[in-house]
Amino acid sequence: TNDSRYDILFEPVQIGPKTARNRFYQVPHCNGMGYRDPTALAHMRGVKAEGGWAVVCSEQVEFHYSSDITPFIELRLWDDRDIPALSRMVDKIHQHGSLAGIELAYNGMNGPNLYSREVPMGPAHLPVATFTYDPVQARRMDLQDIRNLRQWHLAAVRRARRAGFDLIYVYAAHSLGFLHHFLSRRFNERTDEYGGSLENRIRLLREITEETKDAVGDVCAIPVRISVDELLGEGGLYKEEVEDMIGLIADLPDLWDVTLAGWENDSRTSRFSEEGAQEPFISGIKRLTSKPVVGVGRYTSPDRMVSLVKKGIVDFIGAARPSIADPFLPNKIREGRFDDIRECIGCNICVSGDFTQSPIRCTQNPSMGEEWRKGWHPERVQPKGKTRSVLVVGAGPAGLEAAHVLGKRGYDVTLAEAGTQLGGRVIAEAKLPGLSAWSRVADYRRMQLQKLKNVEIFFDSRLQAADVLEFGCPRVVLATGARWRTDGAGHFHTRSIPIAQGACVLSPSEIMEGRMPAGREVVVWDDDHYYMGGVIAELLAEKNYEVAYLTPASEASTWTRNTMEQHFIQKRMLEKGIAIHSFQVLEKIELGVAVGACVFTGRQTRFMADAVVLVTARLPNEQLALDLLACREAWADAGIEDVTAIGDALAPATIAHATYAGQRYARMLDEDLMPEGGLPFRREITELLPMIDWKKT
Ligand code: FMN
Repeated sequence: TNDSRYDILFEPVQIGPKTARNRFYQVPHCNGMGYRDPTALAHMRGVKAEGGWAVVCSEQVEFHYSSDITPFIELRLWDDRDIPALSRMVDKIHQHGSLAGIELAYNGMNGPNLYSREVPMGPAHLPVATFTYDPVQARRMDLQDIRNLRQWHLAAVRRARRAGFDLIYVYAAHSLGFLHHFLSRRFNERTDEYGGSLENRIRLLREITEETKDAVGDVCAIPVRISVDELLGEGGLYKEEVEDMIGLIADLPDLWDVTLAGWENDSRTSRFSEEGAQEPFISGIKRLTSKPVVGVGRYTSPDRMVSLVKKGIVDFIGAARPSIADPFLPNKIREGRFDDIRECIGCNICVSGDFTQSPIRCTQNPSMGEEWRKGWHPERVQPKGKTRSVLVVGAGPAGLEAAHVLGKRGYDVTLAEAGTQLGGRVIAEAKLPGLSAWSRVADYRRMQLQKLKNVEIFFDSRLQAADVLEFGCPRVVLATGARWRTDGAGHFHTRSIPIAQGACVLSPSEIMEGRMPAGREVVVWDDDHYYMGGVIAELLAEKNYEVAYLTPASEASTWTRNTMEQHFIQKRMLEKGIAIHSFQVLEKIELGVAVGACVFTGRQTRFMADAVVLVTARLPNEQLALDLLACREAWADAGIEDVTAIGDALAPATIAHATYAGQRYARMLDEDLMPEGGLPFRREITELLPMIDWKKT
């Protein structure tokens, strides 16, 4: 390394018959691409290997058709025909000298089998425990079922080996799969040799690990992933119990990969947990085993990583989200390029890809999921094209990213910001409760821009159309952001609502600018459904307002189910004394009163309200765009070829949309927009089976 303090992170570590070249370990993570987009997925993993992760794992891979987790899109290893898609991923990982891991998964009573329509099974007769309350029950496995399942696992292990994997996981974590269900008394009340005592509940894990090792242990490493705690007290798996279990088979696997359960506790957002929050749970595992241990905790700080290894807590730094935000994290640490690290902001937009069955996305790393689809690389951009220079108006996430990538391509860029700092909405939002990590979106880009001599930044620069014409840059990018509406229009009311004159009505934009509601009683009307409504309610409660939160949905911030935060948000709101009124529509605002109505019956409720905060939708700051459009005939003389609005200035959305929009503009300038088949991206086409007599089938 360029800085010997971090040498320890680059020591090779033995995992069974394999050697990892350093301590950076990309733990399994899904990506919404899976069996539908195997080539895109292969390239994404390949870029991680290129970026220095010594171990790069797959997501959970369904190993038998009798347990699918439709609608989630993961990889499959149901029969030999799935091997080529997996080999493609392995090849990409091997190309860069990393080890490829696969996590074989059988969701059992966690999946309703919507695709295969087989009856799900698990240790007990119980409803399937998915996130969706499917009206389907799993049946209790008998001893023959258990024997069958072991055979299926073994067949998948052999296939995984043929696909070329170096590490083949036995997956017993997260309350998602059958092995966890057997371990936990929450699901396992069996009275046979697979239930009851610790020895019995761990029996299946032991058998499967032994069989896997016997089959391929001479050439593949066999990690076990297990959850140390479900955070349910003694009602679920808890640390002391799991430590006893680990003790019973301490040296059987080649590596222990330890996490929290459920998944929402393991992958908590920055709003609800700090970097390293799992450390107390991982601590002490290493003393139970002679085998290496990997632990996770949204680790982006190199010093923190060194201390974890030095303190003997882990052998490997496990990471999912930090490797998504920066696939080149290990190489950057090795090269001492700390300013270049794109730190995960912990927003879990990556997780939303999985929950919405769409290719993974990342706020910090817009190239995530686009490595093959668009040919984007997180560290490399193509040199500039013919355009001479670009004016970017607005230094929020879209403008910053556009200026940054255009600058890296070699364009002369002028970045004009109306305010006095870089970051736009992320700077304002980072001041809201729990969102401080979001300023990392601005931090990374500020550092990068400082290194680019061809990017000039102007602050306090409120450009008018005449200024833009005078400036005479051939390309103009308008990234002027958006403001929250104050008229009540949003998802539910698509038109403005009646608001009495003199009523105190505020928007999140105004609150972020420091305006506070008059009086004490405030109604927050959330028709946006992402984080903002809940955060504003929380802020007001902290400032001792009495807050009533109205939503037409069944729960607060309902879209945050996709970032696995909904439960935590509602809990926090309730604990802060916020009154949550579900299925309530704000109909009109009178003086001192917000009139709500039940979504179903229309029955009205009057809420005392000294002020109402409308969290509904935003409007683009488009005045400059409109003014420029109005003088389009003057562009040519001024030397302007094109004016493009991007990000919130075009159509308000998430911060991830904004950084993506900035990168997309910058990547595509002077490029052919439609490289393949008239689409601006590649896609995997399912080949029709070559059945001669298909008409008869
Ligand atoms: N863990 C698994 O064992 N299997 C998975 O398929 C899986 N999918 C995940 C998908 C996403 C998008 C993320 C963010 C995490 C996933 N996880 C999965 C959990 C991670 O492996 C990891 O334990 C967790 O995110 C905490 O690590 P981090 O803080 O470095 O992200």
